[in-house]
Amino acid sequence: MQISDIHITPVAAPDPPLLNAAGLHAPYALRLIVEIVSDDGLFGWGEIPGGEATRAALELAASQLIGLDPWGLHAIDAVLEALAKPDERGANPWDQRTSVHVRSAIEAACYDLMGRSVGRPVVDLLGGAARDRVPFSAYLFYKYEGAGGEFNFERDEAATGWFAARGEAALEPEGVVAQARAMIAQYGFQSIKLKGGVFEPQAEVDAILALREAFGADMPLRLDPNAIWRVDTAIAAGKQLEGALEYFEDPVRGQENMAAVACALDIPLATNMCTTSFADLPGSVAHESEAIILSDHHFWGGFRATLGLARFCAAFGRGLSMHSNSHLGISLAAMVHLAAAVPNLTYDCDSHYPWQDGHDLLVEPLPFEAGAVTVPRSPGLGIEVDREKLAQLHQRYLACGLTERDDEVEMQKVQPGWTFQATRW
Ligand code: GKR
Ligand code: MG
Repeated sequence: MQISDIHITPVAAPDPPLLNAAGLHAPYALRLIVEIVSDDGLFGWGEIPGGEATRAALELAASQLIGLDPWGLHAIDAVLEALAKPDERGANPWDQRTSVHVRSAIEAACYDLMGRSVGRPVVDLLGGAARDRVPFSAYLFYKYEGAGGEFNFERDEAATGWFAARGEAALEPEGVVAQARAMIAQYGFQSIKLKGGVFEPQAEVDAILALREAFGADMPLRLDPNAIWRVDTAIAAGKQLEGALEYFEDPVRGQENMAAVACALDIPLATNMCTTSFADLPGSVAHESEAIILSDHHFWGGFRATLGLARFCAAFGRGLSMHSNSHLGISLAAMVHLAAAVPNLTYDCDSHYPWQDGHDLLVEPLPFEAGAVTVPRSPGLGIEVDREKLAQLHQRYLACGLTERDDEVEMQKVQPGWTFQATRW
């Protein structure tokens, strides 16, 4: 079997104005959809965060892979390695390295293709299912007024459920609790994460304490200020949250600061910001910077790399969970197959998917039941892409004018003069 063609389609998915430490989500989340076609007429899909820099790197990589065997992943790795330029994660909550994105997109599409060619689900090619259902947590966000994309303000006025929790109302702990109740009523999640780093730390601590009061001690809770707090702020906040948090995600920036907070608190720390690559693992061991690593195949360079990370976590006593950015159904399917194949996945995974509010490019989106997604057993990723919807999302990309994610610029549109600060409180 040979790779005969690779199609790369940038798409823009409607995204609500979610707040985070770096600013505000734009009305559209940018994604890149990759389809690898083989000489025997089969195809496989991959999805990664979008942006023109990543698209250029992906186009270059694709041009070098034609004629290779999609089963020959080491040979493909060698080509991608030779093309990779040095790049950095950056200070934003999300990872900006194009090289890991490219590897992940190509590898996921090859696995989908391989699975389709032998009639087996991707999870089987990754060693088999350690679980049949992958549990996710409710992912709460403080939210600006408005809904995503062309649905903007007018739709938001009629919004119900978690979409309605916004602005000043959401700043109150009751607004956060209302958002959690609405999201859980629809999806059945059995754990809750609050994206923090947006308001004064005490407001976010109070929101967690209100969630604890509302849902009781059996509901696991997480808070993620995306590394925007100082060490003293994180320790003072954490002292109030001991006994209430399942884990405290990236309260501060950098492995040494994380280690200082970890030493002072009786709460496990988790990260998708300070230990995010294999090059970071020696530092993680030296500093004991976190107890839990949040994997992400888009950022660790694919499924096999994440399985390697899982072995590190098992050997060095780290817990393992899964991070998410705004994404569509191809990424969700990939996350589900991978999470099912990781024996030591010790926590419910993150997913932004509910915030896409049904806007997807699949014929049949994967359903959540009791907060979990059942691992598809049909060949490959077990999904069918609706090519018409893909074309529509591509048209939105062409029309929306966004080319890179920039939450600071979006925030400045509603709060002129606002600037991102790597450490704010
Ligand atoms: O999408 O606003 C967001 C999140 O803040 C995202 O960018 C982060 O990467 O969800 C992420 C996290 O857990 O840090
Ligand atoms: Mg995080």
